[in-house]
Amino acid sequence: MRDIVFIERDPYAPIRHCYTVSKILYQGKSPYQEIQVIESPEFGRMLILDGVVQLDEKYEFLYHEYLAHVPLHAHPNPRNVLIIGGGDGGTLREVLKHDVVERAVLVDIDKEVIEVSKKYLPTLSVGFNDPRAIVVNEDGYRYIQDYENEFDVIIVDSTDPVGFAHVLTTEDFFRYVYKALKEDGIFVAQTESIHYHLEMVRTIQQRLKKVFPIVDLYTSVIPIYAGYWWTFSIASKKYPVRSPVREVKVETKIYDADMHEYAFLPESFYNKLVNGEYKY
Ligand code: AG3
Repeated sequence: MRDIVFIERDPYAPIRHCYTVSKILYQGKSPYQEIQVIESPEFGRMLILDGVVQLDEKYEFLYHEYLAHVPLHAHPNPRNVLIIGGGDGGTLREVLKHDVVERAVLVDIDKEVIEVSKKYLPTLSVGFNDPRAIVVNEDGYRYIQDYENEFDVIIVDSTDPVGFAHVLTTEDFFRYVYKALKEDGIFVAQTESIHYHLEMVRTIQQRLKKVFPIVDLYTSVIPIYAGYWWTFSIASKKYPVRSPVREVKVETKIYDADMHEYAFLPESFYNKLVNGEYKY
């Protein structure tokens, strides 16, 4: 018998990943995107949006732990957290591991991603049952404009910044984020890979630098995202971000105080990357 395979349709990467499928668990179309959940013998269940794999059960911690725990440990008292996107719940699950978090608002434009995750991705969507979680189905770009001095940490857990997620990397958006953060707030966003999306990483970093006094970049290697060497752009109003300022008490697979520091690039290479000296 021939294998059934899923071939990824990634708009940016010059490579196509292809996965053996043991089962198709869900296929549907929301007003915003095509949603699929497949089961793969190697990676477990996988969430696919508009043909691009967003996560797999086996390696998702490499993304969600870094996205949530780096900003939350760089902040001394992150009580009020906003997640934009993240409808699968993975980032919310990690954020809620912090006892200091009193409220985590998740704003995802697509309600159907949340419903699908609750049904087919229980290990990711656990956080939706936590009383501290507040779910809003709105456009994050719109939502944030109504807030001022409100959040300690804001996290963007979006799809690739093409299509409707594109607005989440504009300078306008970063200015709204700045305003919505408290005077010592921290912002972080997933910002694609160094290898295949270098220009995008650079542009986002430069835009953030126009708005925030402290801007940096950290990375994690994610085997299912084309480009692998994945970046997270972090911006802070007051605190340096390269080391945790609180004891790491959360239970994780990879994140700890040493990995926090190790995730940041040496300053010399970081500068070359952002100023354009490093290229392919
Ligand atoms: N969102 C980012 C997925 C990026 C994948 N991109 C790609 N392979 N080109 C993940 C959402 C998980 N909560």
